[in-house]
Amino acid sequence: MADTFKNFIGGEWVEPSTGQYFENRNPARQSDLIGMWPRSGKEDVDRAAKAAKAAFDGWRLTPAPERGAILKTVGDLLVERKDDIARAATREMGKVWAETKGDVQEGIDTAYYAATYGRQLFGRTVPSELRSKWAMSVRRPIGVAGLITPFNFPLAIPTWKMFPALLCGNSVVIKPGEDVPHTVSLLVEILEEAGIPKGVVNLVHGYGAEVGEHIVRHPDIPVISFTGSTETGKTIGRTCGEMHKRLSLEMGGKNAQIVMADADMDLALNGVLWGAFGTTGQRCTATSRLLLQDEIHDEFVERLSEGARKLKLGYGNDDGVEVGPLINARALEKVQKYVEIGKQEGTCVLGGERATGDGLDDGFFFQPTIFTDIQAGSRMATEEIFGPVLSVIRFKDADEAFRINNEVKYGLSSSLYTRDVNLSFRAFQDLDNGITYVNAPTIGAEAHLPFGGVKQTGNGHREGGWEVYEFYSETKVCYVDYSGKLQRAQIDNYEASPY
Ligand code: UN1
Repeated sequence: MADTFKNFIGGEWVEPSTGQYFENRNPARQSDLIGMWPRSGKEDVDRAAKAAKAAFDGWRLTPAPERGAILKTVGDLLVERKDDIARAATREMGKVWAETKGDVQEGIDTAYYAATYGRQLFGRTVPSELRSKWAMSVRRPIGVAGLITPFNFPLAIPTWKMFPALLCGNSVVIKPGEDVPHTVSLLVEILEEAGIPKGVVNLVHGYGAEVGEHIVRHPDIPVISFTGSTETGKTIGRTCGEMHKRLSLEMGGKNAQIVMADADMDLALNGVLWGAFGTTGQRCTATSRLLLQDEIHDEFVERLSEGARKLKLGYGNDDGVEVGPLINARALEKVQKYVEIGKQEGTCVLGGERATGDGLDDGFFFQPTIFTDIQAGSRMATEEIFGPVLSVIRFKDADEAFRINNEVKYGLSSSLYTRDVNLSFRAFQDLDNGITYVNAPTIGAEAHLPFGGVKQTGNGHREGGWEVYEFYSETKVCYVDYSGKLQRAQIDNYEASPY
């Protein structure tokens, strides 16, 4: 019998109101059933929202440094359990253990950063235009935050959303990706152990249409943060617009690595191997376009194919494995569909098939795949695939490369390999992305800097760093007039008062 897991509502581990559960299986070994998780429904969301609302007052009145101290303990427990959580995350998500350890580390960094923020939730003190009047701003929490997270960073992304929300004094209802429920269950156990008060953190497992949608529509959840597809984000955006909710969206990407002829080729090669095939291409920041300057195109493609062919596929908890499986059958189908499109739009120089044999048959493995002769503007050059598929596009000069980079609806990250310092600064100025790397791949953002993209990748907010604290709090401006008389701003300081 597989283990059965529960929701966490109002400080208790509880069964779902539906009495239903879904299976969580290892994407590298489908025969490996990890456990059964609650397939919750609207009633569970209602209970979680009620518990979170009831806990909000106590939590918002807890001094921010004290909230930070709890998050410091959470960070310490994550450090202690880093290896075990990473093993569990690899088992359900598929990426290799070194990567899930990085994923947990990102959560640790986020916890410690949040802990220090407890002592620096700064407001501003500004001189008033009137005499004997005081003016300042402070940050206030908003209420219950509804957090909906994806499968690809099963630990880090929940922490990016949860820790700053909590530090600011909000209570939380979280629904993790249904492919990776175990990692967040382990995280919530840690929050409980670290002393988070009852009801401040609530975990409701289940599917988007059965849980996520009710979170988004719930009248007592005024803040929503979502990471996932641009299509779902658009629907969430519509509802949040109608309901006047504060919303942060992190969605698709079609990130390009641009390699100029003057670049360090070995460096650029290692960069794209990691950027395109790390996490099996399942990062919003994954490199899915490689832009090569004419002079180096052929040699670079040859060396890249050689390198990608050698990548060892397998179960990410096994030694020596470099690339894990795709997350599920749907993802595999999507990648296969794009490979067909790629064959029409370009030339497949590597891969293109489901990877089989040698322990791979029971998982959703796909060969690292490279297409050349892809034209800017084509589907392979503009649509997000979220798999180990790389489209190679040629260019003549930097102007053309920058134009191609910007010719997609997304704008998350970009990368430029060059030795030309002037061109690097032009890239910062002209590439339409939220993050631009020079001589580093499109992946690898750090927890203490703002993370997010422009255009249809996001909606103007950032996760991570200092900016996310503004998302999870409202500015309150406070004035004190200690003159003892009525003073009219904009009037009395310009005209003699009639009063
Ligand atoms: C994502 O793919 O949704 O920069 C997040 C990176 C990671 C985060 C990726 N630190 O690749």
